Amino acid sequence: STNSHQLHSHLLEKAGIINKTKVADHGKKIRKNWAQSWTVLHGGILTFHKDPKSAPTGNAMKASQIVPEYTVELRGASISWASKDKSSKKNVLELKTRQGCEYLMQYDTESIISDWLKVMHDTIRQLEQE
Ligand code: I3S
Repeated sequence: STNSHQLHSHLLEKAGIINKTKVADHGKKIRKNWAQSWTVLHGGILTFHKDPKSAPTGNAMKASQIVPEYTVELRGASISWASKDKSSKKNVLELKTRQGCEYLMQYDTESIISDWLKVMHDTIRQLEQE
């Protein structure tokens, strides 16, 4: 809406493809399921979309790329590099929400994932100042 656009017009926006897995749901550890995700930051909300590879080919595949899988409220969240024990993969970020949900975000190209760290860190700080 116009209202939410005005409220969030100062917040940063970003979108791209990364690898992600959820690792905890409201404080409960869950099994990893790494998958590629079209990932969108808008209005202080991060949305991970479903992996297009998990869908059939053709038009259904294109449509599935824009099906949201997880929406993450960044207000009160924290983002940092994940410690080595969290994953054997390189360039892994750990995102923890206020509600105790945890996600890992990863990409082999370090600059891609460093950009996500910066934009999410800056967004979380901006939300703290409201
Ligand atoms: O932290 P874990 O349990 O070692 O995570 C690995 C598993 O999820 C594994 O699948 P299985 O549930 O079939 O064991 C995945 O294939 C690995 O990718 C996970 O570890 P990494 O280090 O890639 O995050």
